Formats: sequence, C-alpha cells, structure tokens
Amino acid sequence: MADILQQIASNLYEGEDEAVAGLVQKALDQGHKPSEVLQGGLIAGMDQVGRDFKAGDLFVPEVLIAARAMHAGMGVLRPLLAESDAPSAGKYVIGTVKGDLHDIGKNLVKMMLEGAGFETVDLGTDVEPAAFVAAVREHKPSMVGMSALLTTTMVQMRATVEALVEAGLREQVKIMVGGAPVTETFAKEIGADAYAPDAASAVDVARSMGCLLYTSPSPRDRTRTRMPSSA
Ligand code: B1M
Repeated sequence: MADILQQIASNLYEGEDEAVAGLVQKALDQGHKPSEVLQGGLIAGMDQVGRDFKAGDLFVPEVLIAARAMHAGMGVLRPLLAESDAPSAGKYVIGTVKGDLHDIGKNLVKMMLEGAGFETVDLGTDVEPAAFVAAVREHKPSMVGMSALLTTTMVQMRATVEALVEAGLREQVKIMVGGAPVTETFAKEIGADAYAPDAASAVDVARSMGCLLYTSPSPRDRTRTRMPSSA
C-alpha cells in the first residue's frame, strides 16, 4: 500500500480531484503536518505533471485537470496553512504578471504568507503593470510580489518595476519576484528587492525584508545581502 502522500501525488497526477481532497483530509487526520501534505503530496504530484508535460507525455487538458485536483487539495489545506494567531506581519500585494495565467505557485505563496500572518491582496493573473501601480497606491502595502512562469512574461516584471518608479511609488514598497524561470540574478537585474525560489522561502524573505534581502535556491550557496544603505 503506497504511502498516503504518494497516493495524494498519484491521484493529483490522474486529476482525481475528489480523491485528492479526501486523501489530504485523511493525511491530516493521520497526523501529517499541512506543510508535509503540501510538499510531499500536492507539490510532488504537480512536479511530476510538470516533468511529463515537458517531455510531451502529457498535454494541456491533462495538466488543467491535474491543476483542478491541486486546487481541490489546496481547498482543504488553505485554512490550516492560513491559521495564525500572530498580528499582521504586513500587507502584501501579489499577482501573476501580464500575459501569464499560471496561478498555482502564486496561490501557494499567498497561502503561506497568510499562514505567516501577512495580510494579502491578490490581484489574480495577467496583471498589467498599471494594475500593480494602482494596487500599491490604493492598499499601501509594505511589499509587492510578482509571479511569472513563462520566460516570455518575465519582462513584465521589469515593466512593473519601471511603472512603480515612474509613479513615484518605488521607494514605498519592497518588491519580491519568483516563479520557475526567475532567478536571483534576474531579480537584481530588474531592480527588485528580493527573490524567493519557493513559497516557504517567500515567507522567510518577506519576514526578513526589513534588514536582509535575497535568498538563493541552493542551501549550499544561500546568500543574504544587506539592503542598500538608503534603507
Ligand atoms: Co504552463 N507552462 N503553459 N500551464 N505549465 C509551464 C510553466 C512550462 C514550464 C511547461 C513546460 O513546457 N515544461 C512552460 C513554460 C516554458 C517557458 O516559458 N520556459 C509552460 C507553457 C509553455 C504554457 C503554455 C504557453 C502552453 C500552451 O498553451 N502551449 C500556456 C501559457 C498560458 C499563459 O499563461 N498565457 C500554459 C498553460 C498552462 C495551464 C493553463 C495548462 C496550466 C496552468 C494552470 C494554473 O496555473 N491555474 C499550466 C501548468 C499547470 C504548467 C506546469 C505543468 C506546472 C506549473 C505549476 O503550477 N507548478 C508548468 C511546468 C512546471 O513548472 N514544471 C508549466 C506547481 C507550482 C507549485 O510551482 O508555479 O513554479 P510554481 O511555483 C513555485 C515557485 O516557482 C515559487 O513558489 C511556488 C511554490 O513553491 N513561486 C514564487 C512562484 N511564484 C512566486 C512568487 C514569489 C516567490 C516564489 O514571490 C512573489
């Protein structure tokens, strides 16, 4: 009998949304932590989907069905990941950049931030630079997070940073970027304050944003750089 986390991963791969939701609940009832279920079940299953999609063994409809199953599992986990007694750690505006419809990773980042006590404003997907600017003006967050999953939409991160500069709002917010094709080097190039390789690191980086910026994906070469002296 496969481990329950493996069962979650394989049911997610098959797009069995009801089974995934039930198994996630069962794993929690058995004492698995929400973060274990997320990493070892849901993300593990979606990683396999990604590998097989890349290899041409899966096609868009199958990926969408798997994504639906991921959402079903996340529906069970969301309240637990968001549970926190802590006062608001800060306001965080988040969105997937213009031209990009991928939202699973962005939603995970958002959930983890909420779990860590951040108040989030989710702009959704395909977010124009002007919409990020308007949200910063309206909500006055301490941080703005942008997600991109396509190499072709990464340029929108730069455009958004530039739009914030032009609007005179750049100095009022810290900017974090992430998503599979995004790197720390790219983050620095476009003038973002921070990069996070995954949802858990996004929380660490956001928490430490006041004094320490940038993490790298590999623990071996993990570096943290002090903010420029202006901060
Ligand atoms: Co798309 N897709 N997709 N897709 N898709 C990728 C990204 C791709 C790598 C697949 C591949 O070819 N191997 C490829 C991009 C190639 C490239 O640009 N180099 C690709 C492509 C090409 C496309 C289309 C163009 C396909 C087509 O139509 N021909 C199309 C584009 C649509 C558009 O956006 N305009 C498309 C469509 C889709 C679906 C709609 C079918 C679906 C999205 C459903 C949805 O999101 N609601 C989909 C999916 C599911 C994928 C894969 C398989 C999985 C993405 C995912 O959800 N991963 C993906 C392959 C892959 O990534 N291996 C792929 C799980 C998620 C938990 O990880 O999003 O990386 P991720 O998020 C992580 C970190 O990156 C990080 O934390 C998260 C959690 O740890 N992170 C942040 C993310 N955002 C962050 C922000 C932060 C910090 C960290 O701070 C703000």
